[in-house]
Amino acid sequence: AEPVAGRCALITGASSGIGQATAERLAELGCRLVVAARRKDRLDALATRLANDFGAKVHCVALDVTDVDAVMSLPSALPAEFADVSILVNNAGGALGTAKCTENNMDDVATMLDANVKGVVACTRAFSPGMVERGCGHVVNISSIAGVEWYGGGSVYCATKAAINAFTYASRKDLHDTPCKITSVSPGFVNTEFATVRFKGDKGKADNVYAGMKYGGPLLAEDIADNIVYALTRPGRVQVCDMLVYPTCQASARDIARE
Ligand code: 8X3
Repeated sequence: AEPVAGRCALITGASSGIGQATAERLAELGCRLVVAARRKDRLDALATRLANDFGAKVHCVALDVTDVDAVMSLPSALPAEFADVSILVNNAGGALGTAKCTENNMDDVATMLDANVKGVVACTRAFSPGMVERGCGHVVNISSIAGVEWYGGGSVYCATKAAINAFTYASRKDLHDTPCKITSVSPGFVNTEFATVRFKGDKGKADNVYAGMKYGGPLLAEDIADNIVYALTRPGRVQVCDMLVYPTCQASARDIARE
């Protein structure tokens, strides 16, 4: 494995779930971290913890990835110690609602398109030039099984993740004549705030998503962080393109073995 120690990693959506778990793993491995999310108080608490536990250097940024101006001005706004971002984990995003295409809430549609697609494109636009210039870079996009399995009630969420898959594959063609890599990680059910956000705080509905899942239950955020670390620590010649990861009891977005 190639060490990531000493590299600077920027993680969006780092205040919870997969983003936070990835920040923890990369701090443990000796990265300098830029953690970005809308919830700055959570980032501050995370940064304190990572400094105490691992002696990590962490810079917190209150960022909404849908704010393109804020994203585009971020590289030059970072303190010098964090200016050489060579790992970008595009994790911010999510699903809102389970409406049919006949009933889509257009505010939810706009939010999903803005965060899941425009946000990833903007962060990649902002940070990939520096990676190419410095000859060192890896972009990891968090996609979903929803990017390859398009289920009813998820038309727009699925469309955003299919878009991210296309963006990742096309971007690889733009980058293949550079040392920079791009990877997508596509998880099935992961027990994070994902379902609570999708169901707009309805804990009962959210808990139902993961209820009774057999053989160890849903994936945990740390499982996906582990996959991300795997992709990031391959030798320079190895580019992991795409990782599709299910819980053991899951075979599609709708095939889930439950007690
Ligand atoms: C999360 C997985 O199946 O809820 O991206 O879309 S699913």
